[in-house]
Order: sequence, then C-alpha cells, then structure tokens
Amino acid sequence: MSNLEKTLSIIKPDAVERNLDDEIKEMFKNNGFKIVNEKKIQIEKSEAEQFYKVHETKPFYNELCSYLSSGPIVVMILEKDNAVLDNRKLMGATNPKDAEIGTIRKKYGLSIDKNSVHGSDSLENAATEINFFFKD
Ligand code: IDP
Ligand code: MG
Repeated sequence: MSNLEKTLSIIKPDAVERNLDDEIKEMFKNNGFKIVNEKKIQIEKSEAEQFYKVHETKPFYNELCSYLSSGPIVVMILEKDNAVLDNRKLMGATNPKDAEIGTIRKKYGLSIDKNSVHGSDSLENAATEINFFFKD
C-alpha cells in the first residue's frame, strides 16, 4: 500500500555557501524523492525565530536563528512514500559525528549546528512547515 507524503527540507546556509545544493538535491532524487516545489531565499532572523519556535527554550536557540538567517537557504517540498521518515533517515543524526555513512549529514555536515540540512520530524510538523514557507 502506498503512503505518499510531503515533507519540508531546507538546505542550510553552510551547504549553500559551499555550493552543495545541486549535489544534495541529486541525493534526494537518487533516493526516490520528487522535489515538487523549491526556492532559494534568505530569511530574516525574526522568521527563523518563528520557524524554530519549538526550540525557544534551548540554550542554542539564539545562535540557531542567527545561523539560519545568515545566508541563502534552499527550501523544498519533497514527496515520496513515507517521505517524512525516509527524509530523516537520509539526513542522518543531528550531529554529523553520529550520522551513518551514506547520509547527507555524514557526507556534508560540519558540526552539530552547521549540519547542512533540516527536515520535518513528523507529518503534522511537515504540514506546518510547508505552510510556513509555501503559503497558497
Ligand atoms: P534536527 O535538525 O536533527 O531535527 P533538532 O534537535 O530539531 O535537530 O535541532 C534543530 C537544529 O538545531 C539542529 O539541526 C542543529 O542545527 C541545531 N542544534 C541542535 N542541537 C544543538 C546543540 O546542542 N548545539 C548547537 N546547535 C544545535
Ligand atoms: Mg528538528
């Protein structure tokens, strides 16, 4: 039985800055994801604060929001069967040091904060995050 889902992916500033966006997009496509919408943008810090509101009590919140708004990012809607979980698997662990071989963060991540990609962590958050960046 198919379970087609959409999830939100962000190629973060550290990866866009190193011109890795095309390579990372290829990794998604090679793993069965369809990029149904995408845009390269730079967001305001206030928008990053809204996007990462779930983390507002964390000690790294301020740095995290400064970082996400520090340069261009590529925001994408990815679609495939079980897209939410499969994207999390392809991304790898939050800390690239803990990420498995073959994952995006293992291959490209620089550190726990500059870990190259964001991905929605649940179907519910995927819908919220898609709506955040792609209203209409
Ligand atoms: P996730 O991106 O794997 O879902 P979250 O725990 O949701 O990880 O954290 C959101 C983002 O916050 C991470 O991708 C990373 O950029 C940053 N982050 C998480 N933990 C730390 C930390 O301990 N120090 C600095 N930044 C962190
Ligand atoms: Mg998360």
